[in-house]
Amino acid sequence: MNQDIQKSIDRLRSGDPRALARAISTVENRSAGWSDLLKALFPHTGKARVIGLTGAPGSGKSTLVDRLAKHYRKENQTVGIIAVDPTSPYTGGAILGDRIRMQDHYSDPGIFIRSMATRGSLGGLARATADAATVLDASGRDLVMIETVGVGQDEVDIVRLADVTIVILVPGMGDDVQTIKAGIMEIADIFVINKCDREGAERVEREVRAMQSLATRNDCWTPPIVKTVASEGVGTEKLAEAITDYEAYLKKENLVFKKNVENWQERLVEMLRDAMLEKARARMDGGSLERYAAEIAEHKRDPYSLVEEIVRGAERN
Ligand SMILES: Nc1nc2c(ncn2[C@@H]2O[C@H](COP(=O)(O)OP(=O)(O)O)[C@@H](O)[C@H]2O)c(=O)[nH]1
Ligand SMILES: [Mg+2]
Repeated sequence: MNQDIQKSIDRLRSGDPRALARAISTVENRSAGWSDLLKALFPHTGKARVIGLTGAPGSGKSTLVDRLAKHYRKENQTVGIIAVDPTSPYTGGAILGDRIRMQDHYSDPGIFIRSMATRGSLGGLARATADAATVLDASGRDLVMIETVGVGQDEVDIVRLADVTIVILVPGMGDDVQTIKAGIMEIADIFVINKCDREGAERVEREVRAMQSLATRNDCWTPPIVKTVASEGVGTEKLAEAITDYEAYLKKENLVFKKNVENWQERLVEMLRDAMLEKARARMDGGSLERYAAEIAEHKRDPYSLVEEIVRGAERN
């Protein structure tokens, strides 16, 4: 193995936050050596508990993540946080709100926070987030939390690969429970109703219960509903308990491996799609996609033969 990579892995695994930040940048930006780094890190992965948290903007995800992180730190567990929020204004790659919390945690090297910059397609973002989680896992963090805005299917893909997925709802969303249901409700292993200091928590709970009565999950787990007031730290312990309960259930039912296989199946498809697309793109110079599109629009060429041609070419490479 390349000596530079070995050195950075040693530093990474010693818990050095700067080495961690550098390694995440390398895989995020696909800078030189990114794939060798990931290959070398892979044997060290699979130990962290990966927790995904999703919910509407402003539902209290960051506040909750912050509370959970502090809870786990009290148990002497090390924490890595990845915040993916395309709706938040980014400043130099960091979410404004989260930057304050970053400083808050700065004195504690046991908490590492990273915001993922949104660039390119969301598919690319899902890939970058998964790779960042891999680096955090390999670095020896006990827990990795991924915060993402639950707005659409692409975003859902990001948290779906977590071991435990938490969906955060808030009172006063009215019919929103129904509208986000399609993509998000079914991926929840645990529901949180945050902002329970506000009116209407019971109504949200009733709606979730009603929805749950309509569908059963493959793993037969009924996602619990945990009520929190994240800004006051109310319900953090209960949530941590619910996470542990679900993990214990997966173990008891021998579902850990099965879930892992399912996740890898999804991720492999994504990785293959990315790699194939990259190969196809590499075959076309910058202007050709636009040129092809124009030719198709003018009916000078059919898109079906073109795609076949490009795919055949990509295979030859
Ligand atoms: N009233 C109330 N406000 C909360 C609660 N949890 C978070 N907040 C506030 O809601 C706002 C958005 O929280 P944030 O964690 O940034 O939400 P995110 O966009 O989902 O990450 C902040 O001003 C928080 O202080 C809660 O339980 N009750
Ligand atoms: Mg946030």
